[in-house]
Amino acid sequence: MNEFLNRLKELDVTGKDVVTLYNEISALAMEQAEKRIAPHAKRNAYYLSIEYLLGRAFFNNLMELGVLDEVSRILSEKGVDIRNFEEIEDAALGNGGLGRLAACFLDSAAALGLPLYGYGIRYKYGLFKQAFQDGRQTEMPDDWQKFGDPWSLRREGEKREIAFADYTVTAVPYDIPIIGERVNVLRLFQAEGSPQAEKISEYLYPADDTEEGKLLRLRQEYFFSAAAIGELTERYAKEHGKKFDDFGACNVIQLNDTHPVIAVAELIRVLTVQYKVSFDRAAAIAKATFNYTNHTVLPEALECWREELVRKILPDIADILVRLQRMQTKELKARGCSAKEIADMAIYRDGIFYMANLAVYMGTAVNGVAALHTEILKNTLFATAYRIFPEKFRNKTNGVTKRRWLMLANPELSGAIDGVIGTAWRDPREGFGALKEHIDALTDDFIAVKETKKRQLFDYIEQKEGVRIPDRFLVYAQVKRLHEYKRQLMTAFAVLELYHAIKDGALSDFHPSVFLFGAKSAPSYRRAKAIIKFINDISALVNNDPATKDVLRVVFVQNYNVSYAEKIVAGTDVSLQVSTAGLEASGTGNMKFMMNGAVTCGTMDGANIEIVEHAGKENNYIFGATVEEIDALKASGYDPNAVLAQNSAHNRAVSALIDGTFSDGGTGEYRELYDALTVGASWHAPDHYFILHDLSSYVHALVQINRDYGNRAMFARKQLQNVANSSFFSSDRTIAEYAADIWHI
Ligand code: 26V
Repeated sequence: MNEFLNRLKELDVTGKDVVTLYNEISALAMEQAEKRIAPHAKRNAYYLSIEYLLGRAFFNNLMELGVLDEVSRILSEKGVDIRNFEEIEDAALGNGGLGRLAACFLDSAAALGLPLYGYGIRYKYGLFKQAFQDGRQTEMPDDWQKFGDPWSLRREGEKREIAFADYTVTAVPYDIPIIGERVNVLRLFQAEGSPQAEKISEYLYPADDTEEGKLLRLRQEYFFSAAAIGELTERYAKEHGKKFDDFGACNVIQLNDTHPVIAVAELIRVLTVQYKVSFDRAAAIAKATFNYTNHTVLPEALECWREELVRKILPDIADILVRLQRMQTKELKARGCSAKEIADMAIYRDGIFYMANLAVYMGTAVNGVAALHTEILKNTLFATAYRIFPEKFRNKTNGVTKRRWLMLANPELSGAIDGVIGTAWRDPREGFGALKEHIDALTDDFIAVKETKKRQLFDYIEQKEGVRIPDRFLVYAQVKRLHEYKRQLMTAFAVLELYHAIKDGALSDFHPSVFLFGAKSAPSYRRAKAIIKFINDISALVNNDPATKDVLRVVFVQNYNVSYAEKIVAGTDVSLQVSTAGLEASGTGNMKFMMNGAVTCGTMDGANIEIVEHAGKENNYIFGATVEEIDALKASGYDPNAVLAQNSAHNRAVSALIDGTFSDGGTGEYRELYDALTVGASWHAPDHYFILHDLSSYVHALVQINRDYGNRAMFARKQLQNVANSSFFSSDRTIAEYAADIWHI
């Protein structure tokens, strides 16, 4: 690295703008990283994912190369503030937790020295950029390459052709080094060759409400899956010959959700067509190679494809899928399964291919992403498969990389931890559980750090949103994809109730607080967009009311992304994780907040359950119905209108949707939100997500937190208990488990 630092010292910065400097310094660092890219191991693991949400590479890579502080010092001697590079925005080639998890996993594998390679798509445009106009979400294309792309290496010599029935496209690899103890590679494929080819890697999640959109989505999934399979089989044949007996011993593939599951059929196609392996052998090889992670139980998010669609562009794949169904039926019959059981597990039924069922049947291991989620997979979504193949199922509770989410996002807290337990905890194989013995010694420092991170966050928000949050406000935050099951709408009602109570003088001792929201809504998701507008309306009301503005603020930040998240998790006191029990597979934001010393105010859902197991129920705020209670409510007939009739505070808050308090500009969106709660919508029962059921315990929890915060030292100790017990939620732990139990690398 001395070479790099020497060249940096020689770098002439005069007259160069931030983008130029960014590219020049990144290129220098990239040379070092490239030299260190590790050769493949004997056995390697591959992660196939339609999303990677990497966040900013610059600071992270300099940190991983061990030169961040030195670079910062050298630049400042030249009169350049390293923070200027924050202007360079991050590439958002993902949408939410699924993509960010993939990025954390790659980071952890590199840190642990494990050979894990990522495969995905190099989208020209990432997730849209969001801005608000009159409180509504607007979307602009995210042209992330406009600053250049110094962290990718185009591998011209390794491109390959991907054939569809109607045309062929070229998959050109771009390698992004993932730096750690070992330097691995994330390989993203760009589609080239013709304008129609280029469409395939143009957008992340193109609208799929038309036939054409669905086809494009299928092409994307096949495109990168086939490019990956093409590489792996070609490399194997070169090194081991064409019999493929040991393919599964040399390669293990992790399917990140259902999007890349088509790779299973592609491997069989390549082996049978190109290498003349028999179908049964090829299927056996595939079974030894693939594993599947499920990330959601929402039926609308489980990939299934109409046969006619697949047949139109991938006829061989359609044939293989049908054949796999036959193979499975035969096996299940031999095992004595009933017609119902066979139908439950169908890969192909009534002209539809079910990719999750394919993944479960063909995968060696099937895992959920938190303990509760895995239980739900076993007892509900994949109950039949679990009865027949119990040995496949296992849990791998998610984690987040402490390097980005603690060391980089919060150097102040990291330094305070060093001061108490030394620096060994920074090693990927170590944790910081030793902090538990030093909570009291760290309390004052922690409070000071939190104040600092809050001020930094408020400065950033002021710069981005143009609103100043007064110092010493208690910070509650809910940042995540916008979806009804995550219940941002419930938080909106709770805030309105607090507002009403403060105005009525019923909450005179309320500690001044801000509610932060950050979320993007899918462009075509009408109700989610209405929720954004509703919260922005509440924000305008509350922030401008002289009677409340000194004690309550609401800020919905625009264009929430990884870089924003790094600031928000560090500056927050209370992490809001309030999904309907049973619906949030895990959550990973909850872990980032915990690591930075926020208490969780949440439901018994996803990884929240394990968070409170580790950090103690007494140090967190759990409310609302459990999965069992939700099931019982569904069985007994839940009536949200009865809740509204009995609770005037709830009724007042919910009525704000329709009583003229706010205007939806004549679109009828607010009426639709109201009706979804009281009458039902989209074939769902009224209040499908049990917002009104949980609202009252939610408001109580928020008020309790506010009271407890009055004793700052006591509250800080709760927060520190969360930090001290968060080592389990490091993705280093998660990846070590995948490596030991599933990948055997
Ligand atoms: C996608 C869609 C698309 C269609 C509309 C409804 C819908 C709902 C959810 C999804 C996302 C599915 C996959 C996903 O992102 N799951 C998230 O994975 C995280 C990492 O395991 C986990 O922490 C989150 O709980 C889970 O929601």
